[in-house]
Amino acid sequence: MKYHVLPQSDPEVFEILQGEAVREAEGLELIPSENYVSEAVIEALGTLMGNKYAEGTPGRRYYGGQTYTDRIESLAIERAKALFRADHANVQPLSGAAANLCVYASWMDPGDTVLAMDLSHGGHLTHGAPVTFAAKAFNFIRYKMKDIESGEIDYDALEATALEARPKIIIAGFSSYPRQLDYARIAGIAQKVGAMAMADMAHIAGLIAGGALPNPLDHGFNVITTTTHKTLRGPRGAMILSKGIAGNPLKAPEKTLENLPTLIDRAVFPGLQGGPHMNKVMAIAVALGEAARPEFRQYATQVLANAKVLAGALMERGCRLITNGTDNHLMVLDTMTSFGKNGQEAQALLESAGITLNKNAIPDDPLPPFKSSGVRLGTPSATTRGMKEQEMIRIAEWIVALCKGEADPAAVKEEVKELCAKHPSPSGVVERG
Ligand code: DSN
Repeated sequence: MKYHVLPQSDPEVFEILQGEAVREAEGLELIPSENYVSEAVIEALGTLMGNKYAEGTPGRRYYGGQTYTDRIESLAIERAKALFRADHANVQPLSGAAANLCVYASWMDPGDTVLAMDLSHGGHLTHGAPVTFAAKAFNFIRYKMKDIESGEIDYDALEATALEARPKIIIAGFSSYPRQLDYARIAGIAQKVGAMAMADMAHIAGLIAGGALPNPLDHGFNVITTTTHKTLRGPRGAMILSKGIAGNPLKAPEKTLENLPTLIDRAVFPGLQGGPHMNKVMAIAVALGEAARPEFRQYATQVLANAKVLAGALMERGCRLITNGTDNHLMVLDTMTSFGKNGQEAQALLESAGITLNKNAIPDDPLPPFKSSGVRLGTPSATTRGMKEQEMIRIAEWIVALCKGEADPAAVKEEVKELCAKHPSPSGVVERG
């Protein structure tokens, strides 16, 4: 992409942008929550739509001048509903954390109970980790895997806990769980105890949109939250999708499942947020348009195929993966058991060779999160660059050789750069115009 004004008007900022562009172009991105957006998404994000305040929803705004904000938000909403077979979509949450908080606020009162996956078993910070504000406002209780070797969730224990604690929300969703969840079973339990079933599908939204993984809304879930920038390959943002039709957000409705769309709209604005970022909403619309194309379905399928091969190649080379593999786009490698290195050490070593991933807790990790006993890695970004099975095997070879101390990071960095040059990122290059 050519930049015509920024290089002259603020060379210091432009130099930082160029540095990040080179880092992204020459390095291998394996953090499973990241991706490369298209130049169309970048163009939409960098527009004057961000000048406009647009509190409210299309057709019901507080300020004037909403002809085009209404059009773009309605387009994003319609595309989101079609892609995820939802009746209602709110595309205004500023991030995944905000989206989750909005759902909690829409449905619960302070002190109410939520049942969610344990963080070290794959859950997410925003599902009530003690360090979050949500954990101060609500009472989070946990479910875990029954068997770490297979990754199966202990659904009987989940049901027993739900029957005893009567949570208001049961959350299915994760940021480091490599297996599939039984959505129908969880939705059934939620129904039995009168809870709302909420899926946080931030990590796998693109894989659901691309038809490679099941959609919780097709299996009895009431609400889905998702970020828009992971496998969905959009700008950093979030959405809340649900069944049911929204009513007038100016009137507080009763807390029933039928009223969820209205409750959610009210929780987003004025409950927890102010004006939505309309340039971001525009970029979400573009990304959703891209995700509806046939090539995105191929992408989603290839992400999973690549992850299977990468996991298999790591295990063949002696690595311990949590749950012994993956059904989705990510895997958690126990670096402590595999190489005697904690996650922090492995992350730093691999980064010195141009391979970026993140340290991650393993189930019931004895080490603190800033060290942790493992790393998390995945295939969304590499697949976006067009890498396939043979590149996954090469990546596994590099990771194992580096972690065993059998390869020189500087030499691998050059090889990584060479491979990346053959698979350019769709985000393009940053050039002076
Ligand atoms: N930070 C994201 C991740 O890496 O999974 C989730 O919010």
